[in-house]
Amino acid sequence: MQSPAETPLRLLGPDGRRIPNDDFDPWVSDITAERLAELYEDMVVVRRIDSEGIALQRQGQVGLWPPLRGQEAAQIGSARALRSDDFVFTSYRENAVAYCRGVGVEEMMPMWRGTAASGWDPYEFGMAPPAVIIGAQTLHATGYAMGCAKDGADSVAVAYFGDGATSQGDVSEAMVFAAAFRAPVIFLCQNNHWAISEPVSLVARRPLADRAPGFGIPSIRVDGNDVLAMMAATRWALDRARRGDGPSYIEAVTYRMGPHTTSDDPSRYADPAEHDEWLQLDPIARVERNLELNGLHSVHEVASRTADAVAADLRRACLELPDPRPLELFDHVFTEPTSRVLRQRSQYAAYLDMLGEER
Ligand SMILES: Cc1ncc(C[n+]2csc(CCOP(=O)(O)OP(=O)(O)O)c2C)c(N)n1
Repeated sequence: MQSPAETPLRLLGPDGRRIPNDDFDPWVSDITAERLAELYEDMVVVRRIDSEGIALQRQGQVGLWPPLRGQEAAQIGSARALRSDDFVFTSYRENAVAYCRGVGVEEMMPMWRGTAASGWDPYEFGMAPPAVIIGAQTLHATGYAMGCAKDGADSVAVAYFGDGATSQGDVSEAMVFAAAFRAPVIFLCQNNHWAISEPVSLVARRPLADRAPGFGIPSIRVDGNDVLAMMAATRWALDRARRGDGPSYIEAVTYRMGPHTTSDDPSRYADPAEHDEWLQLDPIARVERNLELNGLHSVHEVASRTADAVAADLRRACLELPDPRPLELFDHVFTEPTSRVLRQRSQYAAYLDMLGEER
C-alpha cells in the first residue's frame, strides 16, 4: 500500500490512457469500456444538472446553488461503488452523490428553492439530508456505522466532507470514535483546494490523508479527477469496512472549478492560472479520451441527449414546486412542537392576519 504522502493514486491519465497498478487494478477489473461509458454518462448528466441549477439561481428561481463542476469523478466514482444498504452523510455540494443514490430531480430542488427543509426521505435513498454545519455529518456517519456494527449488518457509512471541514473539531472527534470502535465508516474528503476563500495550503502543512494514520485509520490519496481511481479506492475501503477492519480515509485531490456557491466571486481570491492548470485534468474529458481510444466515439452525443432531458425535468420539477403556506415553517422544527414554537407560530399568525395575508 502506498504511503498517503506519495503521489495520488491514478489509474486513468489525463490523456485517457490506463496506468497499470497491481494493487488497485483488481478493484476495477469489472469496469469494461461499456461500464466506463455509463460512468461517463453519469458525469455528463451531473455536470448538466449543475449548470441548470446555476441557471435557475441566476434566473431567481432558486435561492442558492453550490456548484460541483470539477468534482464529478470524486463523487460518481465513489458513490457508484456503494450498495443501496450503505448510508451516506454529505454536506451541500454532493448533488452527484444524491443522483447516484436515486434521488430524483424533483426531490433535489425543494431545499434550494426554499420550499422544504429537505427534499427526500433519507431512508428511501440511504442518504441523510445535506449538512450545512461544516463537518457535523462525520459524527453522524460514525454513529450510524457503530450502529451497523452492533446490528451485525455489513452496511457501511460514508461521510463526504471538504478540505476546510478537516479543521473542525467534529471531524477529529469522529475519527477518534471510528478508530476506537472500529466503525465501518469511510471518511471521504474532497480536497477541492478551497474552503470558500481560504486555500487548503493555509490549514494543511502536509497532505490531508496524512492525518488519518495518526488516529489509527489507514488512508489513501487519490486523484479525485479520475473516476476509476476513485471507484477502486472506495471499493478497497468498503471491503475493509465490511470485513470488520474498521474505518478508512480517502483524500480525493480535486479542484472546485467554480465559485463556492452562487453568492461567491472567486476572482477576488483565486489565481485564474490555477484554474487553467486544473482544466487540463478535467474528469470528463479524460474518460472521453479513453473511450475514444477504445473505439466508442458517439458517447458524447448520447450522454448529452440524456443530460438535456434530465435538465429539462429538473427545471420543470423546480418550477412546479408549490409555495409552502407561511405557517408551515413551524410544522417541522420538532416532531412535537414545543411551547416556544407554538407561541412563535401564533405571533406570526397574528402578524399575517394584521397584514391581511394568507396563512
Ligand atoms: C461549523 C460551520 N462553520 C462555518 C460555516 C461557514 N461555511 C460554510 S461553507 C464553509 C467552507 C467549507 O469548505 P470545505 O469544507 O472545504 O467544503 P467545500 O465547500 O469546499 O465543499 C464555511 C466555513 C459553516 N457552515 N459551519
